[in-house]
Amino acid sequence: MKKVLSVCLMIMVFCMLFGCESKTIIKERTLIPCDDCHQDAEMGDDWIPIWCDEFDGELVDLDKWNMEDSYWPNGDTNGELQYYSPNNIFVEDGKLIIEARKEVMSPRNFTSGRMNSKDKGDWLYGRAIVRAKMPLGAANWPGIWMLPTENIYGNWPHSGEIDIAEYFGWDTYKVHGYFHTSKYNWIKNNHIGGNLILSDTVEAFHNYEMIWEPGRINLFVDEEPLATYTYTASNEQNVNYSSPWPFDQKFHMVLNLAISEFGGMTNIDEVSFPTRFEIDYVRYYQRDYPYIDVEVPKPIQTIYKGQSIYKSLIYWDIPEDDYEIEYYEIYINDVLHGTSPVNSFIIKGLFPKIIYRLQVVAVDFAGHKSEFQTPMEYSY
Ligand SMILES: [Ca+2]
Ligand SMILES: [Ca+2]
Repeated sequence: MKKVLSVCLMIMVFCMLFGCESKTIIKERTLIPCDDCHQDAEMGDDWIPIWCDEFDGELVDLDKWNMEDSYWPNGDTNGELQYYSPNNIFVEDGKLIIEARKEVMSPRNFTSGRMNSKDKGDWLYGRAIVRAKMPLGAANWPGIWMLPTENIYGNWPHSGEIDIAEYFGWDTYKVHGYFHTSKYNWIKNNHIGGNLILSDTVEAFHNYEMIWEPGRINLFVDEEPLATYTYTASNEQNVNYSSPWPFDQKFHMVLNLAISEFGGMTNIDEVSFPTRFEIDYVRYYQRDYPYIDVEVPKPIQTIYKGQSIYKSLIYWDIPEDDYEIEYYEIYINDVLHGTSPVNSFIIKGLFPKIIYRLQVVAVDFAGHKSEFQTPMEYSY
């Protein structure tokens, strides 16, 4: 006891002489909620609204949206029959209205609207919630979707497409969510997705939602799972990751209402025009990782060698962590060789039959790095 007291006394004297202020590290937020966004209290600290449109104004906000004036995409591809005109998009009672009309605008006999947020709302990862009511009418094909802002991996489908929700009016009440990539797309008829049948798709507003993380996208309708897509490295040993997973680049939002004979619809329901696709709001959230992420990723365990035409493809299991891994660093003989946004990598520039020392480090969005594991011997 006497010893403890004397140690305390020594510390006090030391602090009086040299100053020992107790320091509390206060983390500051790095993401600022946008001014006109509604913070959803139920989401807690995790998600910060960074871009939103509540459609509360008189007009469509052209700082956030580009209006299309065209009859692109080519009507022949999807059997689309509309001309997209800015006249068909407006704001009314706090909602965005995209209205399809039976009206000639050469060379089409129907008009409708399509708008996008390219270069005005572009994001890599995050969470979108779009509250919308689908239009009534068999030929209506509304979409809430995302396209790549830069086609880094090439034109469609190579740089990807995320269909948060689409609806074919002839297939009553069934809502679809799809993912298109170079390897999986509708041309190959192997696109990934799912659907849900709601009881009131055209009568009521629903929350169409996407949560997009590295290697995984989940879609929901009113929090019920609609579709999931996960990059699975062990299944993708024949291709560079971007072929099945181009979703490591910025994407923007597209809202449109097509009129189409697509999908078996052959008799345009002219009675249903004009018809309205209504959107109450578009909200985009991102995680404030430096604020919420406190754990360091666990070290990478086994590194697997791909059994593929790419003999130099390696992959590994995603390590445990509190939040997602942003990217991986690949080291060869202790030198940084490259990085990857997913848990696979194609090694280039090595000589055959030489043994190299291979290590992979996981880096999270807060910058925490996993410890180096014991190097794996690698040769090909
Ligand atoms: Ca609104
Ligand atoms: Ca972490």
